[in-house]
Amino acid sequence: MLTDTQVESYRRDGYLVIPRLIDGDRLAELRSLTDHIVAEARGVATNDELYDLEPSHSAALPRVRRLKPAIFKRYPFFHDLVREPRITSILTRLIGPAIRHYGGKLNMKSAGFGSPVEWHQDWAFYPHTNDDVLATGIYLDDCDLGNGPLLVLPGTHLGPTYSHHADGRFCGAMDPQACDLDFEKAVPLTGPAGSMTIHHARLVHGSALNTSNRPRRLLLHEYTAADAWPLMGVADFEEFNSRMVLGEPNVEPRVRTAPVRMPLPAADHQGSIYENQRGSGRRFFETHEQRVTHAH
Ligand SMILES: O=C(O)CCC(=O)C(=O)O
Repeated sequence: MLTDTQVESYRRDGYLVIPRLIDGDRLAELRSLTDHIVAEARGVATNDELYDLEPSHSAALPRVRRLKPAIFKRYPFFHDLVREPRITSILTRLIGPAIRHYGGKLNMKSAGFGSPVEWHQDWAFYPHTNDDVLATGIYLDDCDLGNGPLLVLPGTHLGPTYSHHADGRFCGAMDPQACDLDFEKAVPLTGPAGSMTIHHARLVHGSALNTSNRPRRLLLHEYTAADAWPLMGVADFEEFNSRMVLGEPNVEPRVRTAPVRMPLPAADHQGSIYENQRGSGRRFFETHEQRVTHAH
């Protein structure tokens, strides 16, 4: 459970880190199942429902950038981890007793070339009727400054929702030049394997290229209060309710003012944040390709 001080700090800064929340056999299984799924990308040629591949991926040399939300439906282990009481009991202090799983992914950030994620707010991707919306991240590997920790800008969850558009289309990335934020103030969320980060959906965050020789895998779960309804609508009511993790579903959205921008028209490159951000044409973090070019 969280202490009152941790809850206050989340409300003020928009993030928390819980060291070693997942441990022992559970962590070992998380790591070995992930290795197995990545090995199965051998033979996969293009991005699909499960795999988001690094630009340098080939069938002979599989390089997975991200495992997409299909993991939660295909693998009982991942389905169950979303509902793990150690996690959900913490979340009740932050977003209340009735909670729905929105989505998630497993970002690999592989040793030596794992892609950066440009500055963004999750809220720009999935605005809701109220902002009791957050994401947790479980580190599969020890994470320090060297292997691309999540970087957050404290307090930005209380500020504006920034434009994530380029050339009139949603692109999933902010323009760091066009906002009044001091990115030097970013806080790295580090911790040993099994540690869990929590960030508010409106918090500005991103992460740099992994230039170390160690992987930095991060399993992200997105959760909402059950009465936060997605402004983009509910395509399948039964499926929507199947994602309840605690408490009862309802048909009474709670509406609370929070600045929103709709992610429309949709990104040129749909599929995942990495694909969306290809359309932004602007970069804060160095890419692997730039690094290789500069080295020559
Ligand atoms: O993997 C990371 O470092 C950041 C991920 C993230 O913010 C996202 O995928 O929305």
